[in-house]
Amino acid sequence: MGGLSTRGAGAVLAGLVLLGAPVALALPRYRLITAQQVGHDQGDPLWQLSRRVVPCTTCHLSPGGGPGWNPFGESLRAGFRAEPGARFSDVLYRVLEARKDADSDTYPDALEFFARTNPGDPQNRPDRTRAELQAEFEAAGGMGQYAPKEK
Ligand SMILES: [Ca+2]
Repeated sequence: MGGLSTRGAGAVLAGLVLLGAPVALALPRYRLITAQQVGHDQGDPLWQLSRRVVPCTTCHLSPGGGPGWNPFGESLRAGFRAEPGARFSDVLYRVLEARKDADSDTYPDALEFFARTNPGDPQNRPDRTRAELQAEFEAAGGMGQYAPKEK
């Protein structure tokens, strides 16, 4: 009896996982594209499961995403408004290429991605000087390393 209910619960759980997985993977599409485009998918085979790799708060106010964007998210939204129908990866590239500092913490958005800090949160900023970071960024390939990889 106990075994049966355990199996039943297991089947329900498996069903929920099967039903939920495509939704969970489909929703953060922009997150996945961003991680690959800025190289944050490197070095951790389980990066897609890590909430530290391009978290929703890179663009959204809420840790769960959804409506409500931080200054960097608003930059991307402005990019989409300027180029209706553009691919996300192209909009992201153009926003980063503009060398703007969405959250006004003195570090351009591209350098924040390079340092893996949040370009939309002024409280979260690189621990190196901007000049040091800029030199490392250029040595690593500059904006070329953030070219769209989306097919
Ligand atoms: Ca920041």
